[in-house]
Parts: sequence; structure tokens; C-alpha cells
Amino acid sequence: MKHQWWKESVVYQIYPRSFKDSNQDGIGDLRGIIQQIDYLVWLGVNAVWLNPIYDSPNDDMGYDIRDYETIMTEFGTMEDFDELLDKLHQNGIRLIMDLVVNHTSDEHPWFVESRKSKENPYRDFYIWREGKDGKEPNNWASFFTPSAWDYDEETQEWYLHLFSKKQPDLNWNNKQMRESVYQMMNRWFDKGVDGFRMDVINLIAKHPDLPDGESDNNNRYVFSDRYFAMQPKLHDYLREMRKACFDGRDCMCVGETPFVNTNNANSLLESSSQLDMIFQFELMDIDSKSSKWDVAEFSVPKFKQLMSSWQKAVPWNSLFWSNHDQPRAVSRFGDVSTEESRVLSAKMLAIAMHLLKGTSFLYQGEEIGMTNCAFSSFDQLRDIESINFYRNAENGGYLDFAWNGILKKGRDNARTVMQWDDTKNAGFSKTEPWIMVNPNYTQINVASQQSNPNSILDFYRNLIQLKLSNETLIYGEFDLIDGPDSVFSYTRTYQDEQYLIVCNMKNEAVRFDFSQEFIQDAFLLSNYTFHYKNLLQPYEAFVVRLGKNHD
Ligand code: ISL
Ligand code: CA
Repeated sequence: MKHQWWKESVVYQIYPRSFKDSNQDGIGDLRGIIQQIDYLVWLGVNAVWLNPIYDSPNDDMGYDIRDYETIMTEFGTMEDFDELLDKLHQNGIRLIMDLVVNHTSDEHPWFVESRKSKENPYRDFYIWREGKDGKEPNNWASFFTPSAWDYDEETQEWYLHLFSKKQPDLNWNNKQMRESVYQMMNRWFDKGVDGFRMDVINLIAKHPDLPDGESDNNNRYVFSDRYFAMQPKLHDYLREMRKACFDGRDCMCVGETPFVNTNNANSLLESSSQLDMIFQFELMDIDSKSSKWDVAEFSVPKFKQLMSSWQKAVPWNSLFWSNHDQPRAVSRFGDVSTEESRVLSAKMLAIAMHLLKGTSFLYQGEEIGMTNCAFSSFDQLRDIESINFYRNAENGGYLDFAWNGILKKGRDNARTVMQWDDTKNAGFSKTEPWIMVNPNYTQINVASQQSNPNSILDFYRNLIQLKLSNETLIYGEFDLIDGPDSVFSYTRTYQDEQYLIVCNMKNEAVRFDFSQEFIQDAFLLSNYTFHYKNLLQPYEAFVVRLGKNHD
């Protein structure tokens, strides 16, 4: 296995709007991140991924970019950015930027030009079509609105937007557009950034005919990923991008790729001529039925099957429990019914995921076990996805279902501010933040955990140190170990060294035959100090060294 820095990385994901406010306007900013670099160093992470920090009208919190090369005013200036990059590098931390090139903002100069006339040189930078019998060109549904098309009076045509109507999709068939994107990427690389996380990158190529999606009900709009995800042309674009931007640079690219499975994932990774790794969505969909809002119980056997098949299917995985689009991991996959179970289960989840083979991504607040937020009214919501879903539910008469879904799965759960301490506004800002503060900040915060050796935070710190200092835990082969339904257990093996990882993912003690006895100092990390022979306590998790030449 080829050694690369991004395989030996724990990436800390920062949602800048909610991380730290340096100038007391209630919005997190770049200088706030600079202030917290010491914290990142103390935690031991060696890379940071920043959600979009570019100029944006914030219809979708920065994922609608108006200018790729200007910093969002609320977040600071390009000087602040340069200083941040410099200071991160001085501290041995790499910087990964968010790359959003499936769409721009409708306020991006390219789209402003594009919508002016059919003859405009930028017209073809986006996807414009005539209507069909006065209706949309096809029946595609968007992620955020019923239809994926919007009508423009000026030229009497429709433009495609897979997300909000303020996020028109770029036309990747247009060579000039592609080259403009590559030039922009290269200017960021020349500044010294270390890589990109590429937003919905496997959706950039659309089926050339834009066919209607097939529907098994009578819905007017149909989610047609079959025609906009993983299209043949995608691979040409990714190879071209690789050549134009990545070749000859020591950088990483991770693609955010919905609708990818273990059968087609390798078509994107193909000996690295396209992407280094991807964020798969099968784990994020594991507790969904007909849609993300239709919540199913988390099944441990399904989880085990899924994770081990990904471990075996691709050469390198990304490892994550959550991000800015997902609810909080401990509320979703762990247990927040008591303080004790929150702490135990958060530590168990940490071990279960981050000792797998792959690059670890921690989402801000995961390291202190931040939870979902008990929103109590519509006006507390900030996320366009939840807001639109709620409004549609109001019209459609399924508000109870919608509210329940929003509480469990809404993206705002992840976007409440980082809980630094127990002072006003969780130490995030002296001014009321842009989104409500999770009221549990008085109990759950960095300051109280930093001084507590039994805290989730301290546990993460030890885990990161253990992982990054250990070749076997980085490069070692993964093998699933058979066991009871509730137990996720695997080995990592490298040359003649082997580790065993055992996680009881349920709140009940369970028998588990380890087939050998471990001496106390074989335990490298655990959420319990005492271990029974062949019995796992509720949420017990540990990693042990199995000695050389063990088989
Ligand atoms: O957030 C989701 C939950 O329903 C996903 O469907 C999400 O829209 C999808 O994963 C794409 O996410 C990315 O692109 C979006 C942006 O809103 C997300 O924040 C981003 O991570 C559009 O740019
Ligand atoms: Ca601010």
C-alpha cells in the first residue's frame, strides 16, 4: 500500500459559521478559527476541511457561490484566509477546501450573463431548455424544491437546478466553463491549499437527453438520479480535472458522492486517475425508509455488513459518522437517554468507526459528544432543506410527520454553534448567534471536558494519537470477526502485527467468546477500566494488541 499523507490524517471538519465568532456579530469567522488553532493542535488532528467560505448570498449556507475567489464578507478577508492557511501549516495542519462546481449561485456573474439572452457567450455555461407544452422540460424533482426547473421570463426558457432555484447547475459539456473551473482550482492550489472536498461531484454530468424519470406512483416530479448521477461522461471530466489540477501536486481529493455503492465506487477511484476517496451515502441512508425523513431504527447487523463490505470493496475509505448535513452521531447511532449512556456510546462509536481502514473525518462537536437540538418552533430553523420541507408539509397536511423528521434528521442539528464553555452563548460569541444555541451547552462543552480525563474529548484525543502513531491502525488489512448481532468486531493486520477492535453497540451486556485472555496492558484504549472475561458490558468498546505473529 502506497504511503500518502492523506492516509495518515485525521481531518477535522469546521463549519465556519458555527465554530467561533471573533468580532461578536453572532457569526463564526476565519479569525475565530485562527483563535482556536491551539485547540486543534491540542486535539491532535493534522488536517482541517472548511465548509465553503466563498462570497455567497447564503441561500444554502455558502453552497451557492457568487464568487469563487473572494471570501464571504461575514467570514473575513483574503488576508485573514492567508493568515489562517499560514498558521495551520506552521502547526503541521493541512487545509482542505470545499469545491462546489455542480452549480453556482444565480448571482454568480456567469449566471447573471447567462440569463440575459440566448446569444450571450455565457448562455451555455448552464443548462437551458424550452418547456414542453408550457410545462417543465422534464419531470425531474430537485433536492430542495418540487421541480428541478425554473422558468425565466427574460428568455422564456427553463434552467436546471438540482438544488434550490438559486443554485443553477453548471453545464459540464461546455469546455470553456470546465477550463474556467480548473483555472480557479489551480489558483487555490497555488496559494498553498492541500486539497478539495468536492461537493456532489458525481452529479456534474447529466444524461445528454435529460429523459423523464420513471415513476412508480403518480407524483408529478420524480427523483431521477438514474439520469444525473454517475453518467459515463463523469469519468472523462474527472480525469481531465485530475490532469489539469492535481497531477504533479501532493494533494488530496475526496468526492462527495450520493447514490454510489460498492459495485460502482471503483469506477471513480480507478488507480487514482480520478478521485482519492469518496464519501459514500449508504451509511447515512441506513436509518431511512422511503426518504430521509421516514426514519427507521438503526440496525447493528446491517451496519456491520455495510461497513465490512466497504472495507473490502475499495482501496481506501473515508470514515465519518456525521457532517454538516447530518444529525449528531451520538443522538442518531448512540444513546442520549442518560448522561452515562451518552458518554459510553459516544466513545464506543469513536472506536468503531475511526479504527477502520481509511481517513478519519471528525465533524466539529463530535469530539465532545454534542447532541441534536430540541428545536421547538419553525422560526428556529435556518436550513433551506428543512424550511422547504416544512412548508410543503403544511400544504400537504403532514406536519407531524415532517416535524418529527426535522427533529431527528434536520441539518440544523449539526449547525448549532460549537459549545466551548458554559458562559453565555456557549463561549461562541458575546452576541446572540445566527442560530439558536443548544441549551445543553452548560453540561456539554469543551472547557469542562478538557479538564476531565474520563471525558469524550480526552478519549478522542487519545484515539487520534493512537491511530496516527500506529502503522497497523493506518495501513493494516481489515477483517470482520464473527460474533453476536450487537457486537461489531474486527482485526487490523499489518506485516506481523495485529490488533483486535471490539464494540458492543447496544445497551445490554452480551457474551462474547474472545478465544483468549488478554493481559491488562494489552488494552490500548477502552471506555471501561474493568473487563470481564468473555462478557461485554453495555456499549463496551476496546482495542487490544494481539501480539506478534498471532493467528
Ligand atoms: O443534505 C442532504 C440531506 O438530504 C443531502 O441530500 C445533500 O443535499 C447532498 O448530500 C448534497 O450535499 C452537498 O451539496 C448540497 C449542500 O446543500 C450540502 O450542504 C452539501 O454538503 C448542495 O450544494
Ligand atoms: Ca463574526
